[in-house]
Amino acid sequence: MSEHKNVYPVRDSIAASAWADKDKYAAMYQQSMDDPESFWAEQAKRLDWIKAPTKIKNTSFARDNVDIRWFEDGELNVSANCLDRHLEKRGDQTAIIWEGDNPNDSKHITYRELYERTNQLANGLKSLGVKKGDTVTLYMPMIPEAAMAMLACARIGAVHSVVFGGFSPDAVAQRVIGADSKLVITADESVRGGKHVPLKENVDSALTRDGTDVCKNVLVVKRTGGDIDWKEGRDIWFDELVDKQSTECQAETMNAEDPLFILYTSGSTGAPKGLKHTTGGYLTYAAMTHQYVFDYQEGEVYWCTADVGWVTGHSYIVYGPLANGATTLMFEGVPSYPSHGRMGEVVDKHQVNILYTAPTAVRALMAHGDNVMDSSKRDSLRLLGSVGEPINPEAWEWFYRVIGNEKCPIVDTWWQTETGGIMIAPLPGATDLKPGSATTPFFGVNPALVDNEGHKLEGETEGNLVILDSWPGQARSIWGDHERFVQTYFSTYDGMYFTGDGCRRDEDGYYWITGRVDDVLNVSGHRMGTAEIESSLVAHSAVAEAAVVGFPHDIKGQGIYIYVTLNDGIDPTDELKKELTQWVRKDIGPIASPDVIQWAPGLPKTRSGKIMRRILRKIAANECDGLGDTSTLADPSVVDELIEHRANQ
Ligand code: 6R9
Repeated sequence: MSEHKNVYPVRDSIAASAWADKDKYAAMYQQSMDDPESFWAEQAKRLDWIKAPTKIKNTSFARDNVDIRWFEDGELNVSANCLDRHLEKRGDQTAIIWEGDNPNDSKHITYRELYERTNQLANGLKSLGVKKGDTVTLYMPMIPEAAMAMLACARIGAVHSVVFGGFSPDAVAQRVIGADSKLVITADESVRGGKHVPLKENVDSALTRDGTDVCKNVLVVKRTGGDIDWKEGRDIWFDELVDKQSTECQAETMNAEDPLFILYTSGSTGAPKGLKHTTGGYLTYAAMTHQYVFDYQEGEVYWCTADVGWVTGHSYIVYGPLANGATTLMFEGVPSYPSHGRMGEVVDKHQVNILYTAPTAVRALMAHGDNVMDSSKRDSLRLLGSVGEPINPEAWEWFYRVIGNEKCPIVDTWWQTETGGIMIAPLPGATDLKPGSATTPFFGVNPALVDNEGHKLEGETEGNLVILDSWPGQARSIWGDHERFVQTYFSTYDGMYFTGDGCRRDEDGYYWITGRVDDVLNVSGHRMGTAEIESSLVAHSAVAEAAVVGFPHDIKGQGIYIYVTLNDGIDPTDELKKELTQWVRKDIGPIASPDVIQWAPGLPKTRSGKIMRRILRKIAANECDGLGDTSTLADPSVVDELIEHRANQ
């Protein structure tokens, strides 16, 4: 990413009322490094504890003993922190503004209503036999019932595992099995951009797979009333179950280190991993980051455009904002429907003050020119945020100028499913902004850059981004596979958490994330392992071998470029390309749709048989002149062949 000259200093008007100005950030950051125990003991007080923690931090990143515990003798309940404690002061305040896919559909849900409905659902779950420690899989549209389901699980101590509604039946099945879920909560259909997605049908299909018979019930929200199959004894209508329950449900007492949720994400190898997040540290961190990074002020309307199927939706639609008593907007649709002006129109309609979105959404709008925002004024906006991938300076400037009317700071927030909350980001009242840089670390976050041998690099430099010590929001393990957790994150560099990202640090100590250094793609802000897509392809009877790489894409950030070697005797036709595209979409989900498929009679391999992805990435990016050393290849001629038949994008 190119260095950008512009600096946007902190605005006086923002600093005057912000939770932190420059001096406060510096002092608090220093304290969080010098004495994490007392820093986080103080921060934990933002939550209501049933039993306040006396043991604050007990963490080890040592390769032979990765063990992470925060507030380990504390007891609390997450849903009580997001609901009950707000009732007295803000029972009638809107907790969730729901904006439907159709611009005529919206509703406001107060904290009291959310509390009552969540309690009813919690009682309903109990009546189905769901107990503390059980897991529940959620496969839901962006409707308030999704937030209720998460909170109801938290209330009774069940562990939720949300599966993004765009994933396939296979992905649902894998996750039901992986988490041993006895219940799936879904809806008849979801509605996005005017199109209906058959969620219930996908669940029905998922639950025919071997091993899914652990799942005893499917709870179905009636969203559209569309036609669905019904399995008596297994399927239950959400409203029928919930309406008859009491609106009071005692919140379960949870230990701070009891699991709150599992969330699957892609890595460089193997099937997606279910990261395990726990209770006390996660909520402390989600709430604190939400308050400081978005400088959330009492009464403001806050909108995060993510889906609850991703970690951003967990921490910054549901848990962080609700723990802080905020008004959080939940949007069912897509930014381009019914027209590209929709995002701005939603901002005006609900007088949104803080808008947190993704670079891919900004670039998609930018492609339509400045007039695309003409249908809205966006005067209510005070702050903008970006997440999911590096934001290129051009998109940053456009976001600032056209969407934010040149008056809203942009917080570019770097973090991961694994980190639970924002790690590197500006604080609006404290940090001068540089377009394209996520700027400086949040309190308690100690980043470093290391070379490939793990040596720390000082000053202005570029390297692999690691975090040197634990922070409360961090994932504790991979569900059911702690060894894989250790291997994936703590074995590359002993004693350090390895993020998988490359990063540059400039002369002011600002961090500039350069993207993944492993085989993980980031397509429109969605993480995908190349290995996952490859294993899907080789499962097709026509395919002998496949290699997947990312290539630069104007809107998506990265596109998916696939090299396929066919089995002997199979014709490389356009029909087959279409079939393979459908195959991957069906197997993983539409977000994994290949952008380009190139037939590859052979793949460039080392003599030991390793595919040289570096070369495939260059060819995909059309940088065929800079292929570097190809002399170690077993058969260098395959490279010329691939270049000659390079697919048009
Ligand atoms: C929150 C989330 C994590 C990966 C991460 C990095 C990329 C996210 C970014 C960013 C540059 C930012 N990423 N935010 N890169 N600047 N502001 O996105 O979690 O889905 O787990 O993805 O996304 O590569 O490692 P997740």
